[in-house]
Amino acid sequence: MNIATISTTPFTDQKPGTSGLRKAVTVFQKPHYLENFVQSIFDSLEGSQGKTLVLGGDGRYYNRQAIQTILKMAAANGFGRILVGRGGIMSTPAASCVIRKYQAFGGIILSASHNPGGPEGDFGIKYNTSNGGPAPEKVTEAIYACSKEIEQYKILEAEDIDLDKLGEFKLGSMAVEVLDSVQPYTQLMESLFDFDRIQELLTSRQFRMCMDTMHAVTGPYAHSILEHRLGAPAGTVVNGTPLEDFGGGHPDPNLVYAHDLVDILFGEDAPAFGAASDGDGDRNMILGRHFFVTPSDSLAVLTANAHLVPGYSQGLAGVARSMPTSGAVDRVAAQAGIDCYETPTGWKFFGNLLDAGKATLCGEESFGTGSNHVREKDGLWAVLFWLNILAVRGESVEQIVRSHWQTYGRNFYSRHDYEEVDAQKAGELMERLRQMTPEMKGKQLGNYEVDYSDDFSYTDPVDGSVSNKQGIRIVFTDGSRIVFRLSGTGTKGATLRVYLESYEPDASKHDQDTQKALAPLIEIAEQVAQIKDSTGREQPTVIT
Ligand code: VG1
Ligand code: CO
Repeated sequence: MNIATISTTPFTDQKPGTSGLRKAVTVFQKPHYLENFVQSIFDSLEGSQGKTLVLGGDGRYYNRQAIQTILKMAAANGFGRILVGRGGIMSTPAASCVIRKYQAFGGIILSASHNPGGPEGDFGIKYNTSNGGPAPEKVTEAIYACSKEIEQYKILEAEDIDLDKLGEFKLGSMAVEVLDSVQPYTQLMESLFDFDRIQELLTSRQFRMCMDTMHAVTGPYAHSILEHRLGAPAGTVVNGTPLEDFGGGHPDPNLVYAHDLVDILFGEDAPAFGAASDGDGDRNMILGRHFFVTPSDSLAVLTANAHLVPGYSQGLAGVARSMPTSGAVDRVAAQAGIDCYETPTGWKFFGNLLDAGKATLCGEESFGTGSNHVREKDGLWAVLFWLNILAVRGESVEQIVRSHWQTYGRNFYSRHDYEEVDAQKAGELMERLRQMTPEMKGKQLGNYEVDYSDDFSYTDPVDGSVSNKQGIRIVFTDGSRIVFRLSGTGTKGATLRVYLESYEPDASKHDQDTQKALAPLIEIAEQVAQIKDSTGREQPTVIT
């Protein structure tokens, strides 16, 4: 067995963002770039000798090469066993499921999620800990610290493994098992949902659905579960074969990038239910016939209907949402008498709450929903949850959401993204807002009075760790809000996100168009932050 020790020098830009390290493929292809980061992960770990690591990715360009490199580095760094997805494929939620099921030490997931792929696209890598969840900040900071001091990395000199053949192989003294993660994932779903009732629904003549997996990683899982196991007609899953460049699209399930699905659901003779998932399978979009469910509402509806689903019928310990996510779920939690936690953006902040049994369901406005079944958000899980509710209630998606609003009121909600803007100017905009926050209280803006304004700071209720500067909030006395944040997942320039929310208890006003309902807040956001001036943009790039 020949282990090579290669000399290297640090890169200065290997600080993980909201969800791992994301860069253009061309950056990852620089000599030693990937290796430096992987060695930094290994260097930051304690007690990994002889342990099991899970490895897989969303199948994007560079996935296979990176997996071969990481396998050889893991062998050289003393891991005992690696569980790798067939073809190098494992969705983010499936990787979380496999880490937990096999009690692995941790996992490496290769994905840039919803960012485009291909030689000109993005690549990404993130480390998950033994609970199956994204590494918390103290771990990512340790990795970053190692990346700034790295001098060498270790790699086994060996032939590539055949990733397409299931079974056990040896790489030096390390065992490699190539497995099909669809199977353990399906078993987990079966333990949570009423598959018999969902099957009845999916095979009934009155019901039709369409799931767009956007040429990304969820395809094999959705084919297997929806079509093969649950009997939905062939063709229910579209764009179901993972492609290295996602067919040239943004694998981002929202109204803009999943427009093919939107056209189907808003067209004539539309199916009753539509869903889409993202590059690495952790996001979901839910549509009814001629109806869009905002992710914030989806979390609230799942919470209010969880008692109808076998895996959650015992009751929920609590719920959690990221700060910019609308407060719709808060109202459900309040009525149910359960705790509701507000965390910074990014799934890693839910990990402690889930591990401690404080929260059962979690969600983000960015099309992410999940539960304590794994430690990642889970796109297909959300689809099955909705199908289970539809099967039991026998109502349409629109009826279910409208009656939800009747009970709890409606939180009008939208996010405006200004993508790839000048990073310096975006930073200055945020700094200006930060300076303004102390004097905002009591100010009259349009018809609104500011209740408070701050830069969100979070103290983890389990381990006491503090995360500062998580987004500027301007909260008005009637509960309406504007939030400003810079994205931590983009790879070009900066992306400014403006989150807008207003609450409407009066059911006779629930029919308004969202952008119209939020127009006064949109105007205030411009007035306060001078967005057009700072970004040079008249309009947001993406409105969700
Ligand atoms: C975005 C979303 C955030 C999500 C993150 C990762 O982060 O806003 O809610 O957790 O992407 O999602 P940011 O920093 O760009 O706003 V995924 O599907 O990329 O793993
Ligand atoms: Co994702």
